[in-house]
Amino acid sequence: MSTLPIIEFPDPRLRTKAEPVRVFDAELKQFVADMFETMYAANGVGLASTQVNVHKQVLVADMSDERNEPLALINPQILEKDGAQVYQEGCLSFPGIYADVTRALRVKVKAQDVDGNEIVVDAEGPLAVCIQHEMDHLAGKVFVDYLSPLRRTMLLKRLDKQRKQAANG
Ligand code: GNR
Ligand code: NI
Repeated sequence: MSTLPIIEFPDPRLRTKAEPVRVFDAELKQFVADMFETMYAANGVGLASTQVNVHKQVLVADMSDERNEPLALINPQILEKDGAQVYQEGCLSFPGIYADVTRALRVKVKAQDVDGNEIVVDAEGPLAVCIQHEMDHLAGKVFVDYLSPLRRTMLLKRLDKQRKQAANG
């Protein structure tokens, strides 16, 4: 197992659209294990393969406080969504930046597990937010894309400022 480097905005590779997974082999299982290790090490609740510069439709999530409810979704597709919720989102590719985003309250997602078996997940609330956030990454989309131009500019300036401060110790 190993942790993988997470790419950060404005890396253009975050805009890559992920390809479907066709082969469910030992290499895929190793990659999914590395995604979990990377997500847990970074204290994230989710991670999309896009963020580790692998452009396959793979996402992992764990919304539990105990960090013991791993969920891996391969080739996820939204079957149904309804309602709306506002949730303050963060992203490992935008360290230290948080913003309210409006998304569906509930999603029904069809996906495959690491063995290629079809699974259907009915998610609501924070898990639904996380799945939508990760599926966006797989489509080359990031959470600041939902903000008004003014708010986005403000947050990206803040990201820049934080990085400069970090660089100057
Ligand atoms: O760790 C994460 N926290 C989070 C909080 C609110 C909404 C979405 C997320 S996902 C994020 C990890 C990440 O960047 N996944 O792509
Ligand atoms: Ni993210």
